[in-house]
Amino acid sequence: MSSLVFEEVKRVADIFNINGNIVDISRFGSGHINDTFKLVLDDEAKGSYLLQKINHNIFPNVEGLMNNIDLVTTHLKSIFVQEGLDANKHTLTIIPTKSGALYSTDEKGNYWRVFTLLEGTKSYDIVETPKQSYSGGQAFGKFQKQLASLDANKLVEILPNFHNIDFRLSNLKKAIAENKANRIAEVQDIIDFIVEREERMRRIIKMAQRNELPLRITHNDTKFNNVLLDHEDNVQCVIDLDTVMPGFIAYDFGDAIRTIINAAAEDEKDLDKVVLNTPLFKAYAEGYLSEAKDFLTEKEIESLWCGVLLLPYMQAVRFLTDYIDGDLYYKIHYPDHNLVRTKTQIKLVQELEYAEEELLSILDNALVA
Ligand code: GN1
Ligand code: MG
Repeated sequence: MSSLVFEEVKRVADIFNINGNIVDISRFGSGHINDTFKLVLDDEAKGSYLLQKINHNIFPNVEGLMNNIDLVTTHLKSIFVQEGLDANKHTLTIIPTKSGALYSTDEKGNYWRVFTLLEGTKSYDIVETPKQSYSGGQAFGKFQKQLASLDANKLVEILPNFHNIDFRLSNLKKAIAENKANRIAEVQDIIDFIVEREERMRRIIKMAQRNELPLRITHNDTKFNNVLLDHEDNVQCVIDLDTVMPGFIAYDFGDAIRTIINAAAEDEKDLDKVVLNTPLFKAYAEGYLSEAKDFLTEKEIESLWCGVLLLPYMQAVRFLTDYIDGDLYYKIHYPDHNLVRTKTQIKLVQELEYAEEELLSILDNALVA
């Protein structure tokens, strides 16, 4: 990091109520949206912090977003305390500014916030063992269960229609019609694949329209790397709470499976490597249902599989839309990064379709495990 960036970040960090002198700053994590920096203090015993520049183009209502996170973490902490656990180890902790605000702005109009860094934890972009996968399932199942006692009306719907497939498909169609970056010709076969499946992918919204699915508070970004595990791969903490808002549980289940079941990275170029790791699916389903089975309705259980097919499909629609638009939303690291990401998700949908029967029976067995 250049000394200029160091000085800029340090100046922002000094606005927050950090208990010590910052001696090192480095980039942190693999998120596609916000910029994250790790702040190291002169005294190791005081721990480290994460400073984030919130992507204000994507999250216009930072006030609402930070209030949501404050409400959710306060609620979760009170439950962990009742359980006799160290709440600060199991939830994110917001560090306010020296004047007590949840975030700060700078002269360039950027929005910043600070969390404590949970030491000794790990996150995985690719899941390696059934134990990790089981823990991830427990983490998100418990997260949904704990938030069932928080009044959903208190939360702002921070990104409306986030997992609404009709909304995502209409954005894709708009992008196709505009063809801003002149990239349509090369992606026509992918567009055809998507269009062929449109109706099938509307099963969750149709169930919702029939009032068959309760609206709950969900995480909405349950990529596996949004769970921190401890050194023995037990659950420690669910992170990235930017999109916590009312939603359907199948979206969280499907988004987690999307990242767990893929034996390769989200941007793997060699599609032969994008194959299903079925034991990890079984482990996640068992971990998730061990926490969630008791509060889910029959219809919600029925919707889980629809979520598994829908989320990689929707992610393909989103990556493809951004590729066609000329890469305006997701951070990219090379020119056709969004196209590579799209193809990976399409391959995943194909693999899931082939394995449907086998995976459904694993899911059934996990319910009675
Ligand atoms: C984005 O925060 P991050 O980079 O993990 C995106 C998710 C996508 C994900 C795909 C607000 O998440 O919805 O599933 O990339 N977040 C937002 O990797 O759009
Ligand atoms: Mg996120």
